[in-house]
Amino acid sequence: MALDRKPAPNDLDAFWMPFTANRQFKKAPRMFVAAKDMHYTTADGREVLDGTAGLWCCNAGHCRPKITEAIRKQAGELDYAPAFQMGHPIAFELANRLIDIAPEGMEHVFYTNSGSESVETALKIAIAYHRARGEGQRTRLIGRERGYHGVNFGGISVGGIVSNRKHFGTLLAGVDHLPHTHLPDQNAYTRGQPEHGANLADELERIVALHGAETIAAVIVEPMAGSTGVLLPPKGYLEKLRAITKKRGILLIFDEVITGFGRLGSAFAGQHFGVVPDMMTTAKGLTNGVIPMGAVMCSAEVHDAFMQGPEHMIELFHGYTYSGNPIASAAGIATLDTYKEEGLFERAAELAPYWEEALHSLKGTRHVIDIRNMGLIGAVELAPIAGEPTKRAFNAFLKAYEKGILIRTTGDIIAMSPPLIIEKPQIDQLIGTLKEVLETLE
Ligand code: PXG
Repeated sequence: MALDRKPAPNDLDAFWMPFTANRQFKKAPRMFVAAKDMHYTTADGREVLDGTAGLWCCNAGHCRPKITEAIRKQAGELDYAPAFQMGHPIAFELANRLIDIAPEGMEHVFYTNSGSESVETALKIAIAYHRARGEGQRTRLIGRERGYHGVNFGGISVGGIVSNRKHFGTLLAGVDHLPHTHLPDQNAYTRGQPEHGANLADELERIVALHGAETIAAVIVEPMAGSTGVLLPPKGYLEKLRAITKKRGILLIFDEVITGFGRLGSAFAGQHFGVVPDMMTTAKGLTNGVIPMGAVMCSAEVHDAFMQGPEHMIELFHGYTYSGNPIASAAGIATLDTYKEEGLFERAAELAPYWEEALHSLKGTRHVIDIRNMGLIGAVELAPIAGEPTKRAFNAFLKAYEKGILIRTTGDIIAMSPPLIIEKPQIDQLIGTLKEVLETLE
């Protein structure tokens, strides 16, 4: 029989936390109660340096005045407007602002509320696009091993992180995967893009031969795989994917949820690598992580394929109650203003060599077996404890938090992605503290 128990004040039991070791957390909670610029404040009053921009999203740092003010103002002016068959000006303004900074060729914006929803949206648009053009048999989706495309069914189907997939049944049918591009034997300790592995893009030709190009709707990849532990595209790899997809009439989707908004020193990875996809998924840095919002951007060709039939008819049967929400749109505009006024994308590019140098100074530190970097992203891979994968990195995370730095771990990989406002002494603090942590870790 269920106990008739009312939660006590500060009872942690009710909230089932996402992607969290709930039992461990609730025994020794780690709570943030405030944030400003590069720092969080913990419930016990300590300052913690944010080495991860929250979850790769607070690219401009925390509680930035322009963004906070825009949200306040919008909440008092137009809190909500119906997203279907009605509009409000700022959602249109933000779309134009996004197209301004997007790679040449991206011309339309579809709003969502998260990276996961952006992925579902892009996959659905891809399939519906081919159907609208009379190629309704193009329904297959190709992802990549170790890819992360959020947690909804489409995203985990094209995704390639085993633990995110294996608990959840049969997933979407008609999905295949490219091999991942992680070649530690050949590419360990590479700075920036690795030399080896462009040929892995040719596997797409093998998949095409297996299924027939005429059955494939889209290929989706992260231009740089973040969540799986920072796997960089080998030199020439993305160019090859672009060439093959183009030749075969397959749409190429870049999942830029992490790489978007300055992380690599350009607005988007598309510009950084000089490869433009047919669609891009974004979220996170779009509103500096402050209000949930995502956006899918696509080419005129994709969009225009839908603009046919009677004009009173809905062209795409898809959308969310909160697509282009006024407060999220206001936060988005203020975020783009902040990035621009403070030159944060350029700042990330300028800081990248210093970041690279600091990160690679960890070579030779206890447990470290590989280091990878690009823009303001870095990964330090640790040798796992025999028989206990992920534990060493998780212990490093706990110890780092005690010592005043926030890092992320995935498997036995430590990933860092600080806000783009980080100062050089703060990079030194982050890397110096991590070194101490690793040297004293079992
Ligand atoms: N695509 C990519 C490439 C992502 O990195 C998503 C989609 C899903 O976004 P939402 O907003 O639905 O969470 C992501 C999210 C980490 C970490 O520590 C990464 C993400 C989220 C949380 C933690 O690596 N990526």
